[in-house]
Amino acid sequence: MHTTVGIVGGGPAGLLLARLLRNAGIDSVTLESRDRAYVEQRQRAGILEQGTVDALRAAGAAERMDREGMVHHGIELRFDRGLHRVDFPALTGGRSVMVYAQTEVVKDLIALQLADGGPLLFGAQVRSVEGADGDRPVIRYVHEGREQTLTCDYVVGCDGFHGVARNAVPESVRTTYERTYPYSWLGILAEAPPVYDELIYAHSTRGFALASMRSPAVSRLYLQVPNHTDPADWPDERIWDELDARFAVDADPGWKLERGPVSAKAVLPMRSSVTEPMRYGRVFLAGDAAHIVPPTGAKGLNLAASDVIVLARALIHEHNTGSAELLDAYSDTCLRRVWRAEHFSYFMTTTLHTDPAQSPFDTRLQLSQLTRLTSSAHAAAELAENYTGLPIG
Ligand code: RFL
Ligand code: PHB
Repeated sequence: MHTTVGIVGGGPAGLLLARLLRNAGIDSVTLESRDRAYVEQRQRAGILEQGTVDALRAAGAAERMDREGMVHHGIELRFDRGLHRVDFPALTGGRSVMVYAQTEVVKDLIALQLADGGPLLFGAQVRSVEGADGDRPVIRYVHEGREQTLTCDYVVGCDGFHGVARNAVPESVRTTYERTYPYSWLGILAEAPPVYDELIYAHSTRGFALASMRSPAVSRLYLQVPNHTDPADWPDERIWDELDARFAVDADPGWKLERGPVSAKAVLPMRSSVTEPMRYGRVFLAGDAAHIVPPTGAKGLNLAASDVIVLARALIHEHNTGSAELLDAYSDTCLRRVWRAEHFSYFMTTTLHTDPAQSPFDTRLQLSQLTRLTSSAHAAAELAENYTGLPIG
């Protein structure tokens, strides 16, 4: 089998790329190792930047998002027993974010691709990508128990942090920059209405907590926990009690989360990582395959989207004009935005979490930074611009 663009991985990056190419009349094949139900249920991100929302609309993939998604105009920061709102439109000239779960974005893109797009194969496990520096790179994969090959004009590795496409870039060319963090998140999904209509990020002496949501009836909540925590050590009541304790502030004395049945519970480690370059010959890397961020800045899904927006534009330009100019610029164009988001994610993470080794001096620095963010319009605008998303490309 041959295709113009072979896409490894059917997560948000691979699926959005397939849609953008299909809309421009460029054929592609997407190979996804998992089954459809697994990909559609995997609990992950919840916040779409303005640029991601605009791109889904332009791609014709926003009909349900515009009906069911919730536009948020700010977030609340709780620290030092006080609360402060960051007003996004006022600080950014009108920008905001959309709360619409990654699971839903993925469901919408899969339905569209299966209805009228290029082939999207589930249960197709890619083993290797070969010949990146030649004219016809090859994807080797196993589907329905048979080894198969797909030859391509271009291959795009959208296979996430544990994918194999990255190995197509020789080790002598590739550099990975990484950082790990001394804490993880315990995340739950609960059938309980969110108690507040915006997200709440809390710094507390007991550690970080985040209140997010999936719908007016479903809450998504996170607690900072030590690395290697066993979720079994956290019965539901312990989680609710700890969340209430971390969100408690003097300014809101009667405040309590509404409790409900917990339908998912998992511990997520945190890591920052960037692999450079994001292109070698005819192989391109996009999304988590090239970089990951700790989730505190809500950037991972949005970076995956912005990479493939830049890449689709470059592939379409090459297809229409024969010029590889934008493809040649792909890695540098993406990495500028990636490093900004890496810094923002690191900043949000280290400002809001309690490092087990941190001194009282470090805590005073965090509180001073948080006070600055909520008392200076310049500092708040810096947060708001990064959170709602910087320009793509
Ligand atoms: P994905 O989603 O990991 O998709 C990669 C796909 O490739 C498949 N695959 C293979 N297929 C074929 N052959 C192989 N050899 C393969 N190896 C892997 C996988 O099965 C999978 O389907 O990467 P992609 O598309 O780059 O998307 C990235 C995002 O999923 C990720 O960055 C975000 O979820 C990160 N993230 C968040 N991002 C945000 O922008 N906003 C948020 O609010 C946010 N919250 C989060 C998050 C991530 C979290 N976790 C679980 C790490 C919250 C959490 C809890
Ligand atoms: C989520 O809703 O899952 C979510 C929201 C904001 C974050 C991280 C995760 O920073």
